[in-house]
Amino acid sequence: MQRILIVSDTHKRLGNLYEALEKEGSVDAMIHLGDLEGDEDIVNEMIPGPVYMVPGNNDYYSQAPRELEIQIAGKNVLLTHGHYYYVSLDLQTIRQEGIARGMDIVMFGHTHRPVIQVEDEITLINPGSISYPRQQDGKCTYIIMEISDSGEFTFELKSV
Ligand SMILES: [Mn+2]
Repeated sequence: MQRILIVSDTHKRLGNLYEALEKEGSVDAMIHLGDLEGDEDIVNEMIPGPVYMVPGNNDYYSQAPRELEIQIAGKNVLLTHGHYYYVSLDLQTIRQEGIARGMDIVMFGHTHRPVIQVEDEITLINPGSISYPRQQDGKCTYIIMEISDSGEFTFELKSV
């Protein structure tokens, strides 16, 4: 089994992310979906395993590519901050983009509001913000993605 921690929009405040990592124990990889505001190097070193990150609309000086397409257990996964697809309005544009590009899963941030939308065609994932949540319950959220040995994906929304 593989466990991946998905997080976004830390905006220079990493305390809750450290707490989440401590709580979760070892994870195999971490995905950060942008708006780190200069903490890229620190986040890169937070776990021994791979860290995938994309810049957000507040990461002006980042040299990283603006999106990443990666493969996880045979699935095509698009990592993007989401602001190019107007995700604050609705999820239609990003959903269509993901389908058009042959993605199985699209992960994004930007809205500071968590989403786990699993459909036959595509899965949309937003871990919310672990530092500055904007959804009703005000919880500082992240997502743990588990991939079983038989290749089954599950997503669990968690909070610190
Ligand atoms: Mn943000």
